Amino acid sequence: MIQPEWKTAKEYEDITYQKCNGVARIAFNRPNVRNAFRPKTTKELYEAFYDAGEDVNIGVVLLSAEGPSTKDGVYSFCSGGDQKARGHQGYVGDDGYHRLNILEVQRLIRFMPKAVIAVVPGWAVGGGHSLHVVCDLTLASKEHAIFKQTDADVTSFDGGYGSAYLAKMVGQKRAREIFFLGRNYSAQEAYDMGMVNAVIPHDELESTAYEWAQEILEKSPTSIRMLKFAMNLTDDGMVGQQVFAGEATRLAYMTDEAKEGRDAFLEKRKPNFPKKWIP
Ligand code: S0N
Repeated sequence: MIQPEWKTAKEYEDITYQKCNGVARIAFNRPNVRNAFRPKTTKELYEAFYDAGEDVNIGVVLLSAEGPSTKDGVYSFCSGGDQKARGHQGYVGDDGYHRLNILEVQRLIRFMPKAVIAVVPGWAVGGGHSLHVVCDLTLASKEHAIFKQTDADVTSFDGGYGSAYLAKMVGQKRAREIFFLGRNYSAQEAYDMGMVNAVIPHDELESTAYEWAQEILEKSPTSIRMLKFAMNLTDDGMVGQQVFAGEATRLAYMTDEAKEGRDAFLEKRKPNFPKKWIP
């Protein structure tokens, strides 16, 4: 078992944010409320994910959780939106405004050109369940992970990736069961349904996630980003096409044709593109 030497990337109140050897670890840090997120949490998550996305030395991001709860020793990944921060119009930030900014975090995870692994040590519930769905891979604690969808119990439902994309992952019948009945599912049951990649003994969960990340880091970065966006494309409509096409443009910029196009404009002349009509 590898024990990474995590270095704090930035201090936050609701999350921890660390980096080590090409891997960023972003972890919920409100274990006494089962790692529920409030607007402050989502703001911090957004900032950390953005930083990890921009950092050229980071190739894989782990979304994990601190714990267990000091009150009762229970492990959680995330229990979704903090119901105590919920006013009559939605989740309320310190400034009194209502926001749905967890969806911005979901989009960052989805459109980040790097693999994001959900590391689930305990409860993954409501919006916390949706976050694991939107991550590229999920590793779950054999002993403590429990997957559950309570959105329909509290009228705070994710009609995007959390449900519709989940249905693509586990099938329509299973997804409807998960949402309509709101039952608990073990790591093994979640694995059997196809929404978890591996069931890991609890004590090895974090080190295994780090090892998976190191394996991914050995691959070609361009291949990882193109494959992630290719697999996203069919479910993301025109935005999926935009993201994938953006990568195609990035690759095109590296050609002699692109250099000639730019130089011709700057030199105020007609471009003389290399005439290679590659089959
Ligand atoms: C996680 C559950 C199943 C754990 O049960 P357990 O182990 O029996 O613990 P509890 O005693 O219930 O909880 C321990 C302490 O933690 C507090 N707590 C737990 N979860 C939350 C929470 N989500 N918000 C606030 N506090 C929470 C408990 O209150 C308790 O505290 P004390 O010790 O002080 O009593 C169980 O806890 C549970 O079911 N939790 C609620 C899960 C839930 O319903 N979450 C919300 C679901 N909806 C969303 O997440 C939507 C998210 C969202 O933001 C969104 C997404 C897409 C589109 C829009 C939105 C949007 O913004 O609205």
